[in-house]
Amino acid sequence: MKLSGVELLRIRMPLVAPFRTSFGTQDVRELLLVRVVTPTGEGWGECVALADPHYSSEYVDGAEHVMRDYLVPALLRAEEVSAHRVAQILAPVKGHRMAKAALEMAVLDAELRARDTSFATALGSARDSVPCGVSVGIMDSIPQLIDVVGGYVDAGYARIKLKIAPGWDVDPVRAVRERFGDDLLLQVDANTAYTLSDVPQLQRLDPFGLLLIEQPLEEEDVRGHAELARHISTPICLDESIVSARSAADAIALGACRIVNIKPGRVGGYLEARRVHDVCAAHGVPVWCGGMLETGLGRAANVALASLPGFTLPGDTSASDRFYRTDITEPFVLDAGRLRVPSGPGLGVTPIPEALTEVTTRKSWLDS
Ligand code: OSB
Ligand code: MG
Repeated sequence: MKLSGVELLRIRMPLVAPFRTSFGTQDVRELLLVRVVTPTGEGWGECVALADPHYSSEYVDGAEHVMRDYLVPALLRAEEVSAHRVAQILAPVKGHRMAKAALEMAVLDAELRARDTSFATALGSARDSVPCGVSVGIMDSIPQLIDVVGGYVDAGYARIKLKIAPGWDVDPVRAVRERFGDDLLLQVDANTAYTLSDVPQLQRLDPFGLLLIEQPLEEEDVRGHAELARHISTPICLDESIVSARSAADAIALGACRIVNIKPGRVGGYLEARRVHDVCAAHGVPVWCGGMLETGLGRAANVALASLPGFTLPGDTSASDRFYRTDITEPFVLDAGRLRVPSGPGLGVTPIPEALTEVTTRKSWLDS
């Protein structure tokens, strides 16, 4: 198909509570949405880039800029656009995977809606609901953390992930274990906050039976993770370092990780995310679906991805109300710790016009 045009929407959604990680605190989600229009309909994409380049080099203003000046014009020039061709059409632009992923997601949505096929079916779903975990930010105190975790446990979440950083690691983990017991599925995420000189401190996490420690060292330090793995018993899971199926294969071959967090935006799209899944499955490496404070659009696609057979650990696919009081789509609601995989065409959800208008701060239309 040939695209008729692309709309870029900037939206701003307040978070229900501040979300603090080792790289900063978010109070509000600044987001970039994409709507592609084709002769037969439309499709929606969500760009996961954050407001600031502190998790990854991409950030929302940069993503909008590269879309407007490079990526969207390339798609509008192409005579034959399909989701499977998007990466190839955009390949002359280096990097910018989150921006490319959002465009591919929108094209895939448009294509699947036209074919009356769901994301889940197209990606190779193996189940109609997925168990959900929740990512818990760094708190001001241990009692506050215990309160917040208790709320999520009561809500039914199947797994808790604690954000950690030097000064907020062993004590919170010990407190959560003591309060909620050894059966709680518990993991931690450092977002690159440690170095190899922290081996003694990271070894102190070994006794707590964590499922995994996510991305303790910096993004490019794959070999460092392999070295760290020789000194700690907690399995290492990579997030930031995994930017493609090839980088996943390399990290596994080097012994840098035993588990992989798959975020479609970080690897350039849902199709590459599927390939990361396949590479990991071929190596017997469990994967789980990460999150980037998505709206219902990205959440719908993530839940579909998380229903693939290799996703054997609960992901950061929490309910809409984990981050937002009002979602822009029908909300995802937890049911016995699980979310239902949307089965309608494409994403299976669409923005509610009034809810979208409420949070939209800027729109631009691009056509040839
Ligand atoms: O490292 O997984 C991460 C949010 C923003 C950026 C990076 C990360 C996260 C989370 C939240 O942990 C996951 C979610 O959306 O639930
Ligand atoms: Mg992470």
